[in-house]
Amino acid sequence: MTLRFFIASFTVFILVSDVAAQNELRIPAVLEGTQFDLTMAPSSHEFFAGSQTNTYGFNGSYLGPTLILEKGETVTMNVTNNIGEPTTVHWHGMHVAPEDDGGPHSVIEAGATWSPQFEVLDNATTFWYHPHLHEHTSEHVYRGLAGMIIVRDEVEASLALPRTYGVDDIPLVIQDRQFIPNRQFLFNEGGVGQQGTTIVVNGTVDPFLEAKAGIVRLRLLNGSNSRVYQVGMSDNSEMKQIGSDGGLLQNPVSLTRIRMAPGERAEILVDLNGRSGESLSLMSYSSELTRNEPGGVPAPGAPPGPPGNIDGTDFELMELRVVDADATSILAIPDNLVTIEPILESETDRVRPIILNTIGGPGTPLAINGVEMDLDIINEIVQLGDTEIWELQNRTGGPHPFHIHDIQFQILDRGGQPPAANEAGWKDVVLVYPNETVRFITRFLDFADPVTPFMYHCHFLGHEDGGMMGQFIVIDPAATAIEHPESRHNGFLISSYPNPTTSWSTISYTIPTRSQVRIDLFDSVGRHIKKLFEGYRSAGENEAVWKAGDVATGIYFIRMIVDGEVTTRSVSVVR
Ligand SMILES: [Cu+2]
Repeated sequence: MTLRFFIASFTVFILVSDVAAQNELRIPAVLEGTQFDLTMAPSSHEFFAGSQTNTYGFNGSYLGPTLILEKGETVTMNVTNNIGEPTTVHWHGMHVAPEDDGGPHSVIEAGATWSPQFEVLDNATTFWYHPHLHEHTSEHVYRGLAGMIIVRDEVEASLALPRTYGVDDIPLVIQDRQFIPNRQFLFNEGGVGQQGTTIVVNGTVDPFLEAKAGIVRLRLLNGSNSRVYQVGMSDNSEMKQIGSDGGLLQNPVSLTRIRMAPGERAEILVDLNGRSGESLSLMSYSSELTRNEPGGVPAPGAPPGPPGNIDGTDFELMELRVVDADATSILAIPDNLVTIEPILESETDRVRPIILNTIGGPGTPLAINGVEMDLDIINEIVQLGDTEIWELQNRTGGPHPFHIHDIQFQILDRGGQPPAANEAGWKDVVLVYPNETVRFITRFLDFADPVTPFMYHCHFLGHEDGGMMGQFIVIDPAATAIEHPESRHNGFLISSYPNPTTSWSTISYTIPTRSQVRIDLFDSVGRHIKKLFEGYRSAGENEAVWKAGDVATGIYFIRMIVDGEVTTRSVSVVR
């Protein structure tokens, strides 16, 4: 009886403390340098005083350290997976080779360590890292696997911006979580993705930040599985957005609202000069989200949601308690930031329609261009160096935040209109509304790989896991000759087309005299797959046709022997 009374009292205490207590915002630890050791493991995290919630974390109980990278450095990531099941870790927004990108093909088995190494090519901005295992991304992120990446460079360093991490340069990983009464996470796969009635920022429930009465820089990341936010200040004061997904904007953009879909980042400056002693709040004015955004005003007739549902309401993300400025405080906002050279439509090599739809009409699974994600299918093939326009057409009833790996893009137009000033910089996520077309332009530079694809997908993690994702490879048509241990180039012209090939493929070659010719196909590790031709051929141009539709997707080598002289070329097969 005493025990029961004690438990009852304790429960009441927790409920009261939810309303009254405020928790100092957690600032994730920092990792810097050129080697980054990250270990994913199950843990438990104290979201609510006295309660432990089962979680996953990187190097800790929930989320992960902030990685601070310098542009131009070559970094090694040692990512150890101790969660007891396979996963991957993707460097969201970064321009890295596909095998370093951490997409669904770069599986880290339970107990294994994955160590990609790459040069930081991106400009100063805010990226993030999170798992990307197909059909498990949503759950792994929800349990706590995510962290922020800050890239620094000389241009950003030369600007008089707040840049003291955790002091006036504040990471904010904004998420929502649904807790069941014993303070464990509720997680249901499916639909748009799990949403919650509790806002969690850097793993802190009901957070406050002590900010000095100068300029404070907030690095906003919507790290939620599916909730869209409408960020603003409680006094409706102007915020200055200085950065979007892929870098700084040309000039600070004044606004009172920033809509943020999952995966998007926005760096904002808040002017707290002269406001010492005041309290104000960073809010989400979700009552203003009326276009079917998850987390916005529910559609008429929608089910009510769980008790305490915050959809379509205005709620606090974080309280700012302003304290006196000191000698280190930045007190002014620069007028100019960086120069962004527009990619011109006249440079376009290809326009690629990307239709956000379903596999077979209303009630069928969401898809892109009518097909669901299949790890064995390459959906789009891009040529290295090309400038492309991707024409995103949403033909579903709800918006989708479209994200593409490898590149940053520039939005050309949204519904035929030029993008808002804060969407006119570099982006890697764009929210596309129903019946809307968003066109972006980009260049595919640096990384070609006919084997490992990059992803594009909806960043509502439920949709992504549900198959609203596709794969593209970047191929380099000018570099089909790959040195092979056995190869000796002897001047015979040999080409294979189309490359990549899907069904039938033609090899063409020129020989100076009538010769004995043998052509064989090997896989990427040198195993003999099949003989393509053997016999005598006449001088001049010859062709051999073979059926690529019989072999799996991947890179292969065609070896041609002409009177004992060996030539090898690569060919990529996409089925
Ligand atoms: Cu979606």
